[in-house]
Amino acid sequence: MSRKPWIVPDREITDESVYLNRRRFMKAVGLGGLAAGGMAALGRGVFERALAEEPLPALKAARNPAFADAGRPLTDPDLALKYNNFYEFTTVKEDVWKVAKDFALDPYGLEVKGLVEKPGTLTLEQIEALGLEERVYRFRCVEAWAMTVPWTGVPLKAVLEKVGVKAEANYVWFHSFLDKKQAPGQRSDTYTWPYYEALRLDEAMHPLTLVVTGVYGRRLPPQSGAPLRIIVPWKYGYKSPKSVVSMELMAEQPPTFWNDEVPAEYSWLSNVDPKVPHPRWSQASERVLGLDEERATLPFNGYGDQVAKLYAPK
Ligand SMILES: Nc1nc2c(c(=O)[nH]1)N[C@H]1C(S)=C(S)[C@@H](COP(=O)(O)O)O[C@H]1N2
Ligand SMILES: [Mo]
Repeated sequence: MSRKPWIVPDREITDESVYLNRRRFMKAVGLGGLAAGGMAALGRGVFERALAEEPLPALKAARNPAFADAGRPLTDPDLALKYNNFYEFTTVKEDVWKVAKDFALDPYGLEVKGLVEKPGTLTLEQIEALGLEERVYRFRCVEAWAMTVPWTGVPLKAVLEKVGVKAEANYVWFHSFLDKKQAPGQRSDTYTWPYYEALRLDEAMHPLTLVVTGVYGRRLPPQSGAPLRIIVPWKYGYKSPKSVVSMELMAEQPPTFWNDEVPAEYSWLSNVDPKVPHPRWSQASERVLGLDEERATLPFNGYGDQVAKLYAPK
């Protein structure tokens, strides 16, 4: 039977009743830590099925109990890891995982430069040593689809504190990899490669902003932005750059990829906002991968209690 990979009958997605019952049970007996472990195990079990051909190395990290419940069931990795935006490989979302299958950046290091006390290149090990944890976040693409995913990573704040941010720095500019041999999309000049994104320093230092090296309890697969990406859960997906190789601390606001391409459609800040429609579609609701019905889009993707203050009029 053939079907679109992102449309699956409800019974095949992450077993919500098991998940919810376990969570209720754990709440009742007050074992938040154990609940986190149990759900991580469930996520990993499903992941084995998604990438059974070539499982990636496990990436062990305790689930942060403050981010164990995103208010929605985890998206089945069969959906989350096979429906991607990664234009360096292909613009066909269902094919990214196939086209990117053999992609690797090896050796890998994250270059940190610009207005920092200690410029240089950090290894994955150095970054992960800053305190790897797992967090379940909602994720919202500007195209109005959404998923709920357990990321493994380190707060970007910890990385910035390690390198020491100079007082003049106001922004962080990220660059993704450039490798035409590995990335067919980069052989065309439709877009300006490599991909670049940016955050204000207060956004970068916000405790929700993560440097991510794993998903579903394993190292990031190529299609998810291996070996390291940024995740900013209150902004549209394109503000979460994949396969990032450098980070520059700057005084002036740097340009960003989609804002440069189509400024009328993609703002520089791009906070999730149900009230501001995209010129070509509404942002009031979203299609959650694996769920049948649309869900209301929440301001700041539901993280407003934590981030709205960043944007309050001064
Ligand atoms: N380097 C790079 N990063 C990128 C993109 C991209 O094309 N290239 N697409 C963005 C968009 S539009 C989204 S929605 C998310 C998708 O992440 P996912 O495939 O892991 O769901 O990655 C973002 N980061
Ligand atoms: Mo997106």
